[in-house]
Amino acid sequence: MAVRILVALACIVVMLRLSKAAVYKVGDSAGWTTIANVDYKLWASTKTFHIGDTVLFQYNPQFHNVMRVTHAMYRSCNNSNPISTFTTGNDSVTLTNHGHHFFLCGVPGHCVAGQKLELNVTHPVSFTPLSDPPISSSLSPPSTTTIPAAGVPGPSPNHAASLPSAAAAVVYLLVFLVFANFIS
Ligand SMILES: [Cu+2]
Repeated sequence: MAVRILVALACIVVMLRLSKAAVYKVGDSAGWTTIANVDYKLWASTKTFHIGDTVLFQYNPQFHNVMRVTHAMYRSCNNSNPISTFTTGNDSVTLTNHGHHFFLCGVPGHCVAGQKLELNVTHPVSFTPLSDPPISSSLSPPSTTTIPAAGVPGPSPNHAASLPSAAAAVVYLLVFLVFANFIS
């Protein structure tokens, strides 16, 4: 019985760790500003962003704002047609897709002065070969071969071997086994 409880506790710890998305305050203590000459490129380069993470822009809304823009607009500091605009001074942006995300301050002169942020939401470590052959069960990493066919949603082929989905599946399996043990 003690072993079962330990296994259950271990599962809970794993689940908490998996579900814990990070929150990154842009510019750290300096925040989103032109005053401190923050190198936002450098700031972003020290982080590893994942889907579900949040970036928090904190600034004085009297002087700044946040615009999410395209790469071209980011490069040219063009604020004429942002994808979205944030103006509260305490703006959280949750990263929901992979790839590069571009932000700038839309107040004239600020982007040119360096108040712009590019960050890259990286793909999780993939076990699939780069040559992209058809996905088959033989290519799955060992951790996913233990997943029962029923009860676990099939991941999309492009992300079949991505680390989070595989890890989540393993957790689902562990939880299932624990519950199966408890009710037996
Ligand atoms: Cu500004």
